[in-house]
Amino acid sequence: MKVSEIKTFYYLMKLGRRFEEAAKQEYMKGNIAGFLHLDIGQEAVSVGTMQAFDKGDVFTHYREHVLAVARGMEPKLIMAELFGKKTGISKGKGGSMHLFEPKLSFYGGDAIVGGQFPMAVGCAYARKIQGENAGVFAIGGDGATNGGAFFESINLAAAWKLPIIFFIENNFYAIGTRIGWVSPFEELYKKAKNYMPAVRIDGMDVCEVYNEVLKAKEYIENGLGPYFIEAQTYRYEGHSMSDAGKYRSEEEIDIFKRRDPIENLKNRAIKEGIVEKEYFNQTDKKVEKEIEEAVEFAANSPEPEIDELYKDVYCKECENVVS
Ligand SMILES: Cc1ncc(C[n+]2csc(CCOP(=O)(O)OP(=O)(O)O)c2C)c(N)n1
Repeated sequence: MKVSEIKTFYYLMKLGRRFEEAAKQEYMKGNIAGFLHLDIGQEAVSVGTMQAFDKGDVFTHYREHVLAVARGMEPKLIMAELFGKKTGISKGKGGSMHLFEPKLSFYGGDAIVGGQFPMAVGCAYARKIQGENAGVFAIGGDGATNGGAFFESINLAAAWKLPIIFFIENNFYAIGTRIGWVSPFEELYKKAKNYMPAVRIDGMDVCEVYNEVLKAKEYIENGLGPYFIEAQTYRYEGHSMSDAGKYRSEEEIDIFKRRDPIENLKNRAIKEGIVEKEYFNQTDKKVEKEIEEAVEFAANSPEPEIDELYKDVYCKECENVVS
């Protein structure tokens, strides 16, 4: 890996981690309402994927704050969205599960488990018939691989050789349901391997995630059809803020915390003499400031006006598209 890449990975993972910790705190203070699904522990997946898949369309599930940060969405616009403020990326009307920014080709946050896959396949089909080279990236959790939408999506994507990467963030749990209780096997890449190239990687290692997504991107851009990646990772927190996560043992959580993606990247880079310790200290300070500013921005932003409720609900121009 290049030194600049390692530095960027560290900065973005740290920014994502501190963003999530601040969001958790603001939720507990009552400044954020509704659902809040944290990504703490899974940052290598969010950052490695978005850094490698730097063009093309992105469709995500609801655990998407760090994906959005890594895609280039400003943390203050995401925080304002969580606060339900007018300045939020979705004008305060979407909240945590709906971070949407066409300028970044980021169609994020689907609250329906697996709902992002059919939309992503539709988009990949459009890309193909328009003869465009950039493909589509669709990410979801392990639980989503047990649903019909997932199987229909991999089937059609393979049948029509669509340019799409299916990326499964296997954190072993769908809320409190362990994957092995509801799937006949835990090696989730096997669900796709008769349809497309399908691999399993270490989702706690940002470099491995980055390199595999680069490979997948090249494959789909060459018109060879879809590609499937399963990354094993772990969320340190409960499923959402309303879940204490008591179904997992402290020992299990500790095993993954010892493999923390951020600390491990930093320690490895220092030990191997690739990056100076000072870079990490300075970056930590910079991140702290950015997150403080994001919270301040969100707290001081106005609420949306009442008439905003009726805007962005119906697409008048779309009538011409379908008629
Ligand atoms: C179709 C559908 N079924 C059930 C739910 C309720 N639900 C919300 S999140 C979730 C768990 C999904 O777990 P997983 O796909 O592994 O993703 P993770 O939360 O671990 O990131 C469930 C069952 C839903 N939102 N949509």
